[in-house]
Amino acid sequence: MFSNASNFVNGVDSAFLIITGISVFFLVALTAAMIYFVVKYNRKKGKPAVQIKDNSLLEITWIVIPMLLVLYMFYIGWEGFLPMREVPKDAIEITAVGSMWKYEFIYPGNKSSDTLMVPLNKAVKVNLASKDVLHGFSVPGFRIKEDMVPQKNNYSWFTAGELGDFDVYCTVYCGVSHSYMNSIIRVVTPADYDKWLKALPVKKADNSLGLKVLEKNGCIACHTLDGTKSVGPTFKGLHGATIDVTTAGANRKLTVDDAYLESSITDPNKDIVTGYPPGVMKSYKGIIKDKDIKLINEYLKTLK
Ligand code: HEC
Ligand SMILES: [Cu+2]
Repeated sequence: MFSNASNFVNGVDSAFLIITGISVFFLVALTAAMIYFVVKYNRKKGKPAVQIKDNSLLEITWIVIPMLLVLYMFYIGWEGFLPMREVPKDAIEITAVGSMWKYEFIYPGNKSSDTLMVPLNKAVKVNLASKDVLHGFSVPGFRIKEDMVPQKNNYSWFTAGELGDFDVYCTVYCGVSHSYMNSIIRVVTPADYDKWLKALPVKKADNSLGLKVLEKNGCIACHTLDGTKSVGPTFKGLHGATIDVTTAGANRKLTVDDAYLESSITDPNKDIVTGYPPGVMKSYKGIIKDKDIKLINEYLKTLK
């Protein structure tokens, strides 16, 4: 409780303590009053019950006091929450990308790492993105927690005030290995941060655009990228491979090149891969642009 780990810790902790305090006070007070009344007003022989009607002062008291308390609890929560959405202008921007089941942190200059390195005492804005499903970005030590929503730009920010490692958890159930989706925020001195960032290699040119086309068009539902057989043949090692196909009823061998890949996508039933049924894959002619077919080809070449 209470630390300088981030600029939000003290505000969140005091709101938490105050609300817990109020709750505990009422739990004890109400339970004690209840027990006292049960003993004092239990049914006694030969004593007629007394009916009590209206007591305006009492009623106003028990409406006004709890209302003020509840409004106060709302206020301290609100007051603590607002600054979390107001990022200082000079904040460093880092993007956190969640995917099943890991985090990737992307720094200025297109560098990336799987732990989030941040400098001490500097405001850091973390843009939150998701590649697939809903994920969470929760840093209990910093008292921050935000969702990473696909197709939406969310963010979080903090200023770390203590050196050390802090856990990051995915707090949204995102599939089988959800419980393994965690990472670390490592707070280092600004000098160490600069040195580390400088040494971090720039991310390789993005050849995964083709992968996006495959994902967007649902090809991955029938074709795997890792060598396993699925409804259709795997894409791994396909480019340049020699395969058996049936063309117009006749078996033949061919070497997979760009032209074959293109005709497999636009006219999949022309050459049927031996061992697979015809008619399962529909033609993507006119659905996938030539430009995107090129991207697919470029990507498949990298799948050795
Ligand atoms: C409904 C399942 C299904 C979907 C979806 C599907 N395919 Fe296929 N695909 C197959 C099957 C089955 C074969 C093997 C039979 C054949 O050659 O037509 C095949 C064959 C292929 C081949 C030839 C593979 C080889 O080993 O020679 C390529 C390339 C290919 N598909 C690309 C794609 C692309 C790109 C997409 C997405 C735009 C896609 N497929 C979507 C089922 C599918
Ligand atoms: Cu997740």
